[in-house]
Amino acid sequence: MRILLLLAFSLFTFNTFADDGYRLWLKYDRIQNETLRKNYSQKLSTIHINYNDETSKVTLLEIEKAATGLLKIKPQIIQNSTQAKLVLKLGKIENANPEAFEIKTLNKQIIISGNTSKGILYGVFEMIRRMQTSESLENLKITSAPKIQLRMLNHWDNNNGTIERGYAGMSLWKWYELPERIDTRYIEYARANASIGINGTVLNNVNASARFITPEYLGKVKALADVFRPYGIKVFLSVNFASPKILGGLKTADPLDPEVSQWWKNKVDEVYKLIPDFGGFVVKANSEGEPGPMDFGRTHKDGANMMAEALAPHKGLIIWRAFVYNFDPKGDRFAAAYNEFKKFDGEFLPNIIIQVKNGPIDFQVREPISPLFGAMEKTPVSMEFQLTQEYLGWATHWVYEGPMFEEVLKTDTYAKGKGSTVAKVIEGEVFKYPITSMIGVANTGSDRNWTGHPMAQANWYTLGRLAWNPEMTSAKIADEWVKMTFHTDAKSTETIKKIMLESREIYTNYTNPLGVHHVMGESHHFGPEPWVEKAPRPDWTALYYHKADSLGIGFDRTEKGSNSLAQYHSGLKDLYSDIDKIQPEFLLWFHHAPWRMKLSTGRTVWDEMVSRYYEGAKAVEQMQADWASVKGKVDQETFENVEARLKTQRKEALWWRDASVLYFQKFNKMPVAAPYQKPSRTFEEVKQIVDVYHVR
Ligand code: BDP
Repeated sequence: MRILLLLAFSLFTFNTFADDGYRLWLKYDRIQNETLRKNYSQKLSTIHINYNDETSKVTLLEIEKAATGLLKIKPQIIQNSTQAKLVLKLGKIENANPEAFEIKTLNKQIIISGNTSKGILYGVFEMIRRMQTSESLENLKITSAPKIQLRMLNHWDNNNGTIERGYAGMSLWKWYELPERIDTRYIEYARANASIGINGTVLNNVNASARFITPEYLGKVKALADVFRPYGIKVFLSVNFASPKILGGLKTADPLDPEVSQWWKNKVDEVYKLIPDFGGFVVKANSEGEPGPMDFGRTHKDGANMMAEALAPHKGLIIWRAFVYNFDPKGDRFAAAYNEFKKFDGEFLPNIIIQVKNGPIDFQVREPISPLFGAMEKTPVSMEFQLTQEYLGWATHWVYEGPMFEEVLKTDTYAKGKGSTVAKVIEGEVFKYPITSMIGVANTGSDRNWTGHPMAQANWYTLGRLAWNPEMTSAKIADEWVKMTFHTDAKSTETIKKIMLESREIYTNYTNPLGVHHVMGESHHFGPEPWVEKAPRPDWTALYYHKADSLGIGFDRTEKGSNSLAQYHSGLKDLYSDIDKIQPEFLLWFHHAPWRMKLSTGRTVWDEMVSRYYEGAKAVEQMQADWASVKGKVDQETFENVEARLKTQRKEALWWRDASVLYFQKFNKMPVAAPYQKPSRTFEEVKQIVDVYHVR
């Protein structure tokens, strides 16, 4: 009886919980609109293809999958090219970009063509997207080419299966099963990435274990590279700079030591023998305790060039990270990367790209841009965004990152006068970079829905779309994603988009208003801890950044302070230098503002902060109400999942609000002004909450 009951219960659960999020935005559920479905079905009924390689196979499979799902038809492959409704045609197209595609209607046929089979695969995904988003397939005349060459995910995955800053389970890569067993998930991963144009993946953590380049692991990496290749995805590895010592038994890893450079050359040859199209190495050197050339009195330039030389014969790349900051008691961490790299501009070998985090500190919810974006004229710099929500509430806060990425990409560096936006810099337009790249630190894991928070899938999707075209708007991308993911009615689509597009500002308001930054829990980076005054390094405390005292709050980066603002070109610097003119959202990034100073909003600094903390926390209630309105319009399992997470988010937003307000009041002794009411709990009570989350 008990078993029967259990069975009945599980069947029941199975029925109500239909969508577990595994299929991401490639759901391919039957299109409800009959007219559209018939129209598309007719256009996909027969296919002709003029090439045959491993990519053509997965391309056809994808069309078949989409057609059986969306249209409930099985397209027929036919030999006669003039009779086919859909033609996939490999051949020279006008746009010379190897990944470009054209989709054109000619004599009632849809012709998808490209210079390579990979370009055609992207074209096919574009056609599928059009069907998923109810766009017309009539009179098509589309040409599209990626504006960035390397569009990548960086996985911060360790060989023991854990993920640094991962909130969606364990690593996707089952190292212990590889190379023999290929989990089908690797294929789903490749499909998802190809559908948004992602063409590279760095498999392992930047805090790299040297094991990844041992013969044992290289065999496993090769197995993954073989799975990803048909989908146009190249594999990269993060490497440990001290590998010649750790693995090779050498006495040193000094980049100028001939034995060391020979060791790397041999290692690289070994890699390419196994994986001829291997992408290259990512290196985090002399940063947060990782080994690097400075351990031997050398420079980043020496280290990067030595490794680049080993990779050059194979056309491999060195992606050298600019995330370096040594504590300088008189310095400002904001300025560290620029100070370290600007001086070497033009001295790096041509197969090196400097990977720069979007902001000068560390993936905060709002940062001004890293000054390096306008500074490196002769050395390509690339964009590193973080998809995993290390500082954005992990997997319990719904934060759509599109608007944040868009804000960064639209920022004008003024490097070559007005219009030198970050997007144009990383597209290689401003300084004519030969290599261009945009990466996202992945938010994927072994959770069934890949990203923990179901809505965080959108951040992965957005990275791919923006890397293809950094000038796309987040509103457009959100529109696509919602339609592809939810297949819901127009009103619910708008509601979900509204929540998404507001969510980043809401999170900013209840955690980091007016440019407060780096006030999260120490080391685990969750929740508020603005009171952290002691840490293994002063620049890991919160106090270092907010500098609250009885007079005011904020980090003075003007001439009177650290003068880090001088690293920007004048157009951008001017936007931030004047405390009376700066946009309030960036105020405390650059100024130590008096608590009682009046802002353009009509409120004092303190009242404005209070208002944002309270309005931000309250806005989560609005998110909940908006989400409640889509009940029955989206899958029930997803609905309940998001509903539950929003409850937690609401609780944690109040925690952030109360902790921040009560803490900063200790300095300014100012009240919480009406219409807001002071927190009902004491500072001590709020401070206690942190201990629940502490992993230490
Ligand atoms: C910081 C993370 C740390 C990473 C580091 C990096 O806290 O876990 O290793 O970035 O990007 O934000 O190297």
